[in-house]
Amino acid sequence: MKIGIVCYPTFGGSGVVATELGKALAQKGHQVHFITYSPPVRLDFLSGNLFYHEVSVSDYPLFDYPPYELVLSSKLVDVVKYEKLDILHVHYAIPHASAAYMAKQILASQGINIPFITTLHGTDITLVGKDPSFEPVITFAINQSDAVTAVSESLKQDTYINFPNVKKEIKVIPNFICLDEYNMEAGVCQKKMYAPKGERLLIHVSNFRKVKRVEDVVRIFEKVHKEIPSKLILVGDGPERGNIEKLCRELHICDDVRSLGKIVNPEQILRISDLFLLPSETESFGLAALEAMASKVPVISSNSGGLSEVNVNGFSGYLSNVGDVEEMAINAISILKDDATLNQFKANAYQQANKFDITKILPMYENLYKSLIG
Ligand code: GMT
Repeated sequence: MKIGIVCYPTFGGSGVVATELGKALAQKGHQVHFITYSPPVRLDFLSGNLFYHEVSVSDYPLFDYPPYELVLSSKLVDVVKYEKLDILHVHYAIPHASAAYMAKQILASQGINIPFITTLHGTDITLVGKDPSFEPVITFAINQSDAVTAVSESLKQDTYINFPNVKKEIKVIPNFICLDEYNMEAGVCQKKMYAPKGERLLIHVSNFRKVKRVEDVVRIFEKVHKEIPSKLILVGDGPERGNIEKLCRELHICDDVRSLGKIVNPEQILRISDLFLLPSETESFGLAALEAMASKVPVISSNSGGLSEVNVNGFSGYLSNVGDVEEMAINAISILKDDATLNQFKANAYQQANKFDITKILPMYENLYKSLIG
């Protein structure tokens, strides 16, 4: 099949999922065309089956807000027509679903039929999508999609609640990881670089937006640190980073917290870590938690959104109510207190991650494509 993928090319989970999906499809022999405004950060290998088409928005003084969605629609028309694509798969509803709808209509007027799938990822529905000014367009674009998928059952339900006029059937296809990529042996990253005295290594990976509650990460760590020799690694960057550095200073834990900024492939650092913290306000799935579990790292998370579909309480980690820093710290300590318990949780985390291996999820997308192409 010839598949066009539209996504945000950044470090966000939706872009990561879209890119990994495209890479896996290309490896299976499909031709995959990424249509984005810059090369996706995870597009880290070359293949004869992978193509990249840049959506470049020209700057014109009249435009205070350059019309990205229109440029994307035009680019989609162009790529579908000249590359003879069979299907378009857009990740994140805003504005990709409406851009795909527009392209589909233009192509239909020229006698070309192109089905498009919209995959809902989370904040397009739970945060951004709830802004009433987006509602009519998102509802329309979802209803007009040839198929709609959501990355968790929780997100599917949230969509029907937040968008009561959405009538389209939403199919749940969970996010995935490629377990093989997490089974590397030695790497350049050594645990003693960050935990020189054999301390436990706690880790958080996110885009440091308010929704991630990184402050809770630091407060949980402070409590754990009082009981167990430990260090905290922060991976990623975003608006909350400054506040977090301030909080670390106030709590006098700067020497035990290390910020690494954005990392393209976090597996190297995950595989030397002991515990992943994800206390988010809301999380449609929690891909970062799954990546941690694939690296044999148990997860302390909130129980919001789709996290309970990924992290199993008392098995791969623990889940608590949003903001219950006290309970999260107690649970973290109970996992880290001795090697036997920690090793059991590590093994469980890996076992749970196995359920989301790409070999199980990829056929779901392939079958969906086939059913629409006919
Ligand atoms: O978490 C973010 O803010 C990034 C966001 C995105 O769209 O890139 O992530 C969402 O999609 C991921 C991939 O499907 C999910 O794993 C995340 O849970 C979801 N984030 C939220 O719902 C907050």
